[in-house]
Amino acid sequence: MELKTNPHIKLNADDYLYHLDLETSKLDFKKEFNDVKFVCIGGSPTRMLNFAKFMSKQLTGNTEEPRNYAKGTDRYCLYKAGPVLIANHGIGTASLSVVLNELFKLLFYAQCSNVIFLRLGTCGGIGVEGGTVVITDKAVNGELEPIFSYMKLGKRINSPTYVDSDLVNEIYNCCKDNFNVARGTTCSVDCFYEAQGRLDGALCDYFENDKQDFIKRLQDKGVINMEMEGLGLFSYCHRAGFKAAMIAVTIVNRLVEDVPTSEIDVIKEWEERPFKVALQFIRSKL
Ligand code: R2B
Repeated sequence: MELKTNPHIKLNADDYLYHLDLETSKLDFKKEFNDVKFVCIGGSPTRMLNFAKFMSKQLTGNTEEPRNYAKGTDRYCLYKAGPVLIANHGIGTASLSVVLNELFKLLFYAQCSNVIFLRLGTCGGIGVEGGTVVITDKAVNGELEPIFSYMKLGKRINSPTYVDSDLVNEIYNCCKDNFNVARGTTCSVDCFYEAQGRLDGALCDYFENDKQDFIKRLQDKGVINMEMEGLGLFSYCHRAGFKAAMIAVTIVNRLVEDVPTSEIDVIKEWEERPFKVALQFIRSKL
């Protein structure tokens, strides 16, 4: 048997998932991961460790320190809580693409089926207050087009993005009464500063009115948040045949300011909101 999306990858191959430091010859992927039904990813390794602890406790009652399957490397972390696989993806689509390729292969070698990917992230809100949980129902690039652009064999590929509206509605409906959630368009770009129209990067040659024009164009297109991985998530998961959704909490309202709050306790509580939404959704599916 071969991987549907890559005929070079065979089920019984010896393979080394380099950035996760996992080898098919040293770990029985099927035994460890065959029951996985959800893959939850987020940027920071510490946040995803906290999510792994939270999910273990909630789903299995286990309060022990979760096993990091990727402990041989500091590129990414990888945990499992019941049927939920948990990893971090770093910042930006380049970093995300590496871990997604290796997670897709892991799921293939483990012979998993009907797996849903959830990105639990942070983002900047456009006209929504800090702490709002945004569920993406459309993803656009920095030119406000629903297209993910990537390089293959020296050529630029422009691939339309696809967001599963049934999945968005399912997630929204199961948490809308308990959380401050919103559905809307996400603008996904490769840079935290200039591409998001911030005035506080080290590099900036435009002015407040240019920023306001940009924000106005975002709002006219229905954009309610900005971040750096959504387009890649939807494109890669769609190509690999997985459903995916993005649940990201706003850590700043960009209509008011550029810099996220420095109050650690506030950020920590906000960051836990996507965890709770994900738990509620996952519970509703089990
Ligand atoms: C949101 O927050 C990170 C940048 O601070 C990035 O991963 C993103 O999309």
